[in-house]
Parts: sequence; structure tokens; C-alpha cells
Amino acid sequence: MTGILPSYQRFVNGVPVPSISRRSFRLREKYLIISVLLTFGIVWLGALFYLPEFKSSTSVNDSVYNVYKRIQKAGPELLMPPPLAQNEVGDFPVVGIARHGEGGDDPHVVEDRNRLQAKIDEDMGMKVLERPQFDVAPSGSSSRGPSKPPVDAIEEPALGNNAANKNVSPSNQKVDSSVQKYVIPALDPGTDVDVRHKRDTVKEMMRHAWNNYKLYAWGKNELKPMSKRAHLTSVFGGGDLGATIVDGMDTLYIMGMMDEFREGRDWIADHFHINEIDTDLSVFETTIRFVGGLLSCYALTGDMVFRDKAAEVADALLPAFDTPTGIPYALINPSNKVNRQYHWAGANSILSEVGTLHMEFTYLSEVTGNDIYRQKVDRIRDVLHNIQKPEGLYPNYINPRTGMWGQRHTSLGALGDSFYEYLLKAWLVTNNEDEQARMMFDEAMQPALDKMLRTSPSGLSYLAEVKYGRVYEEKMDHLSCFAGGMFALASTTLQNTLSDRYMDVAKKLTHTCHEAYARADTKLSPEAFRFSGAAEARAMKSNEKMYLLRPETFESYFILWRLTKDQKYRDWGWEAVQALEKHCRVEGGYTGLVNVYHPTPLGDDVQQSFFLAETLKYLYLLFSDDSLLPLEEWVFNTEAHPFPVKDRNPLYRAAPKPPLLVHEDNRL
Ligand code: DMJ
Repeated sequence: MTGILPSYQRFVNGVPVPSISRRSFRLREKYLIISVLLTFGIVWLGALFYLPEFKSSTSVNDSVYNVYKRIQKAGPELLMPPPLAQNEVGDFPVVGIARHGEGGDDPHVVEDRNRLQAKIDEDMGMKVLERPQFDVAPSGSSSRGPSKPPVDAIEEPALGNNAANKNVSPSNQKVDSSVQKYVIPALDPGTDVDVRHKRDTVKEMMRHAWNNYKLYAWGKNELKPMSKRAHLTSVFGGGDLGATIVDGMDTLYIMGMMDEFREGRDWIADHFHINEIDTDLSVFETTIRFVGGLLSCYALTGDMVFRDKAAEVADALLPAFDTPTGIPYALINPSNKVNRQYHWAGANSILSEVGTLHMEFTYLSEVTGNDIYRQKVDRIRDVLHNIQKPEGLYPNYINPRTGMWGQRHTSLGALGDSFYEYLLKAWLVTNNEDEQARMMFDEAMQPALDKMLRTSPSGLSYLAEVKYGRVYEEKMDHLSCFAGGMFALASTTLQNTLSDRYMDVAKKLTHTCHEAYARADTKLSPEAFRFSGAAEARAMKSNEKMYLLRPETFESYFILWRLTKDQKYRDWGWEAVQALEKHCRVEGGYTGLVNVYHPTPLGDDVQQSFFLAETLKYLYLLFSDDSLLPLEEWVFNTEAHPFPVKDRNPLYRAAPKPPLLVHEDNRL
């Protein structure tokens, strides 16, 4: 048998001589044994002192257990092979899988990045981008420690037909005065059976989306509905941030799904700890989905857990605002406080991101009594207000160090969109107090519409992409379809010289967005559609043909339905519900589509958290009475989380102002 040590077989004249037993090793053998033992010892000591699992454990058993716990926490994706593609799997009912997030980044992110990168390259004439900054911010965030123990704010389904809850607030909105929670008004008894059925259908969709998330991805950010497991490469990464829970909570509430709401609330109270998250989070996405979602739940229920968690999230983001101008960086890692910019944006922050924090941060200051959040967004507002706007337009990129614009690209779609939305909504939600915001909105819209609003040969209005004040792409993003609702709101909330134009534009843009749906085989819109050559409201490039369960068009249907009562908006919404059911619903939830022009499209295998937060909420509201979240009393943030209007809504819940300190000589 061949051992590790040499046998030293002796040969005499080429003939092996039988071995003679020896009592001791030769010198060379001794050296070899000693060096093997030494190596072994060094490795063992290294493991003991340098591997964290071993170092922190008191016994080997603990160490093994800790490693086991980590593997368990990482979830099955660590060990499980990727799912089979459609032709390898027989049981996917409607659609096949487009490989998603395997072997790299989420294709949504990659596509977006590619698209944005292309835009930037074009804008910059293929100039090499500056290196992104990697700044270590001082650890200034003040975590508020563990949340308070659960309070009993959520007891009964707060439905309007519950006699006990029939208190009528001064604003005519039903509020349970004992705990000040929002009471869901019952449907008007005269409601058409057909409308009831449509509303119930949307509620059932929510149940399907939620139950499957709960079954396969509970506590993770999003669900892969076709592979029936957690989506670990979502915009919030693979950590346990429960994006779908936080984003979906207020939809559950307004649909009266109180058992599910309670489950979500308890998970948030017990397991939501943003400071433990060791991954880059988008300041914008985290604000609109988490801070926005939690603040909505606080307004609806008065449950302090939501308010405190919202503050915890915002506190984790605050170091990103430590820049010379106060314009925040795009990304922050909550656990080590390192800030970063998107590599595709160079040194710049993005207009739609830095301009879409205002509602959440000011309302958070109102309900906590802590002014720090308002100060942060007021500073951003000042920069944007004071900076010179080329031809009255706001470019999409701004450098947080210099406060100078980056590329001169302007859009009401990706990278620009919700900045404009928040100027209008900051004014609405403060009950018209924030006049500067409304003024900036109207001032921005006139040149924007003059440059961007175009009409196709067949008469479709659309919003083109503008660079240096000129149209450079006859293309409209699905993201821009929110603009119908925005212009309609702007038109009806203030009479000025632009009001008629706003409503006209609102209707025309929403009509065009509906055409983008109607012209696709699936009756679902592509991600972007063009108006050049033979194309009219159709995508041309393959990366534009996907549908990501986006809500913007339905948001406009909802707002326009409320404001005009034109039946076509409900009809269009119902067409969308049917298309979603036919093409996006799978056994494990709802999936986006890869190509809306294919009669049996592949699925992208992602159930986006905004599908629950926005898409289903707006569709549900479309078939509800106006008394459910009336527009005079609630303003929806860009993720469809309703915020109460100051001084009009009894659920505003402003924290009591601290008493003013008066000196003996009556000086303040
Ligand atoms: C949502 O997160 C928000 O609506 C955001 O403003 C834009 N994109 C998505 C939905 O498409």
C-alpha cells in the first residue's frame, strides 16, 4: 500500500530486498513528520482565532450551529439549483420562465442600467464617465432602538358597515374616535353588481399575490412566482427587509384584509430591522416604499410601531445627505453607512430620486416632531429652486458636490418623472401651504410641455425625450403614463391659465397609454413605446417589449375616473384586469412578461412589490366609491401610499408642538 511517507524500499542489483524492521525514523522522515504536524497546528490555530464563527463561539457545537443558522438564513437559493426553463418543466400554466437574476444581476436592473447607460453615453457624446465616489460618511444615524411592544390599534376590520365604527369626522370621513383609525366605508348599497364583481376580482388578485408571497418568500423582499421562491436579487437585495409586506400593507387595509394586515404588522414589529441590512439601498426606493408605506399605515391606524419604524428607516438613510449641497447620494449601506452613486450616473444624483423624498420626509417630521427630516428635503428644494434652469427645463442629473447639472437630458419618464409629481403633491398634501412647490410645478410644466409634448401622424399625443432643449427620441416610457393623473390633478386643484391645457393633456396622454396596451397582443403595455417611422405607440427594441406589472397607466385611469366620471376609464381598467389574469397570473402569484407582443409570452418570474402597493390598489380604487380615500383628504405618494392632507384630514396625526420657552422678561 502506498502511504503518505516514502517507503524507502531498498534495491540490490535491481532486485527488491525484503524490508528490515526499524526501531526509529531516519532524519529525513523526522523532518517530514514535524513539518506536517506544524502545518496542521498553524491551520487549526488560524481557524480558532480568525474565523468569526469560531472566535465568537464558546464551543465547537456553537460554531457549527452558527454556521448552520447562516446557511438556513441564506435560504434554499444557496444550495438549490436554478429552476428549469419552460420546455423542461411541464407544470407552468401560462408562461415560461425567463431566467431572472441568475448568474448576475436582475435583468430588470440590467435592462434599466443598459438603457440609462445608453442615454448617458449619448448625452455625453460617449465621454468616459467620472468614477463614482465611494465616500464613508460619519456614522451619524441615530437608530431608535427596538420598537415599542405591539399596541392594540388593529382590533377589528374597520369596515364602514360596522355600526360600532360609525363615527363621522368633521371632514365627513369615517374615523373610529377611540383609536383614531380609518374606517373603510361600505360600498354604496346601490352599486351595480358588475362593479362589485370587478372590485371583488381585484381583491381576490391581491389575496393570490399575498398568499403566495407568504407561502414562498415570507420576510424576503419579493417573490419569484414561477419558481416559487424568494427573489433575492430585487432592488433591495436578498436580505430580510420584507419589501412586499411593507409595500403591500395599506392595500390590505383598504381592501379590509385585516388578518393579513395583522400578520404583516406583527412581522414589521418583530423582524423589520433596517440597520442590520448590509447591502446598498437606494435612498429613493427605500423612502417611497418603506418610509411611505409605514407612514401610510400610521395615518390609517395610529399604531406607533409604524411611525417608529418609518423614523428608523429614515434615520438609516440620513448619512446619504451629508454632501456639500445636501443633495443626497443615490445609495447607502445601512450597516456600514457607506454612500455610493450608481456607476452609470458617474458623480451625479438623479433628479427623480432626490426630488421624490419631500412628502415622506416632511410628513415624518410632522408626526415625530423631529424637524431633521424636513430640513433635509427643504435644503434639496432650495438648491433646485435657486439653480439656473437651461431654457426653463430641469435636467435629469445633478452633482451633489458641486450642485451643478450633469447631462442636459430632460424627461417626464425615467429619471425625471416623480420630481414633477412631488412638486404638485407637496402643495396638495400641505393643503396649499407649500406655495413654492406649486409655483415651481407650474413654471416647470410650461417649457416642459412646449418641448416634449408631440402629436403622432395619426393624432396620438405623447411625451418625447428632450436633450439640450430638443427632441432626440420620439419615445415615451410606460413610467410617463402617470402624467395623465398628475395633469388632471393639477387642472382641478387650481384655476390658472394652464388649467384647461392640463386637463386636455391629461386625457390625451392617458388615451395614448391605453393605445399602447390595446395595440399589444397581450393587451398589456410595453416598457417604452415609439412614434417614429411606422411605429405608433409600439415598442421597437426587444428590451422595450417587457411588461413589469407596472401601475402608472392604471393610476391615471383611477384619477381621471374620479375627476371626470367618464366610464371609459373603468372599462380600460377592466381590460387590464383581464389581461393580467390571462397572461401574468400563475399558480405561484403574478409575473411580469418578457414580450407583450407574443400571444403566449414568457414570464420574467418576478412579482414586484409595487404590484401589491400600486397596481392592485389603483385598480381596486377604480371600482370603489369616491368615499374610499377621497382625493380631497388623501394624496398618494409616488408608490400609491396615501398621505392625509394637513388640516383637512383628522388622521393627519401631527405630533404636539413642544411648548415655546418664554424667558422671565417675556422674550421667546
Ligand atoms: C414605483 O416604484 C413608483 O411608482 C416609482 O415612482 C416609479 N416606478 C415604480 C413603478 O413602476
